[in-house]
Amino acid sequence: MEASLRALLNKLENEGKIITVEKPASVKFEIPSILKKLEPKPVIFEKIAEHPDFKLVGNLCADRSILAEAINTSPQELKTKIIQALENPGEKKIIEDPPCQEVVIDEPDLTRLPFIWTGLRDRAPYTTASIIIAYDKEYGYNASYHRLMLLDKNKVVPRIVPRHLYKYIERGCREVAITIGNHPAFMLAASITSRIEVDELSVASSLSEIRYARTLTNNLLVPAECEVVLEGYVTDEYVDEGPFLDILGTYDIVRKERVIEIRCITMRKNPIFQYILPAGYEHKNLMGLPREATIFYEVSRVCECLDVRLTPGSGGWLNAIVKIRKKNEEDGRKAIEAAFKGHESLKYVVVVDEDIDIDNPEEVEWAISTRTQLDRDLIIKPSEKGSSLDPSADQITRLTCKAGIDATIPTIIEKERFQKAIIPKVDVERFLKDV
Ligand SMILES: [Mn+2]
Repeated sequence: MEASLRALLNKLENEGKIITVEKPASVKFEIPSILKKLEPKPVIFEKIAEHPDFKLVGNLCADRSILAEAINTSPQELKTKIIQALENPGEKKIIEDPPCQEVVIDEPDLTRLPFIWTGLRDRAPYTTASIIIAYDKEYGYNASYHRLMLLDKNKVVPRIVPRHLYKYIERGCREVAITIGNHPAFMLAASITSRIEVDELSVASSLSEIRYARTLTNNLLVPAECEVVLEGYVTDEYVDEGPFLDILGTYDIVRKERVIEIRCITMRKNPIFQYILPAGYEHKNLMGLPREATIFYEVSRVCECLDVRLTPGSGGWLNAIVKIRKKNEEDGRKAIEAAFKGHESLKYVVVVDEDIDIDNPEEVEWAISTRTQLDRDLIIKPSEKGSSLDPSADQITRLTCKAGIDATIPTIIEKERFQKAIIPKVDVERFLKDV
């Protein structure tokens, strides 16, 4: 069966895994605030105060187990599934008369769509679950996430970092289709930055049964079962974009960005809009998971990598914990270098042994405190290219200082000294109950 957001929402509802908000919630701070409070549970807003024609879903992929279930895998296997999909892209099935074109609006009025006010200092209302699709004759299709600032009835302003879409536009690809309201397979595929010639639409088809259809005005492929499509083109007009609340929970700086003019909106009947809470778990999962996969891939080339986590405290973006099965003294250092290769924005990385739970910050700190001597185990890399989002770095040149800590047990010292002391377990209940 084909994979669509609607089918998934029905399934989650039947399984009691989604919270339904019946009372009208406002696009001004109320929807983000409710989503924040209810994380990581998916939430469906049945009524939006200002936009009675739309429902809205949020936190859809905030819980990794729901994301994994949506693409028929387990949370542990997500990284492998992503790598496999990149290596074996699926075939794009194309259909006629798709659900996403049940309603066609030739004179767009974007102010009627539920753009959201998230942070107090946001310049304008934004949509965050927007995926821009473009086509280049040589590179093929590209699909990537770009937040959109509402500018006018037919104008939005995307934030386009210098990655694939940026290059497509420089090469003259100006026609775009923006899709909102997607199945997690397409969401995940659009979150991956791999080689420029990788077709994210085919990657999505490999992750699940995503079908495609042609847009009405510019002949681009879009997910046939998505909720809303904005068809338009990228202009040479630049305006101030931001400030906007980003993944680190801070405000991204104001930049000049291109305006996109929308000439046609298509959607399903009774459309379900989608919103990704900035700096929320869903945002961190979507940005972080593909990078965990590439870090895992690179570290696996130099030693035995067991797991990788981009930590929630670093926005699921800047800092990583890498778990390895250490065999040689150099493995820890090699893993550090490989991790930086796997994720350009990575700032700090800690490498730990297999007995450490990488989802438990206290255990990671324990490994750092009991297993390292920083004159030996710290690698500092000044003046490297890092994240444009880090307020402590130069956000224009992206120059930053990176560091890695090898918190694995040194092979030259007897291992027993470093092992967790074990207190034998007893049945505590037996001592608490009155017998
Ligand atoms: Mn791409």
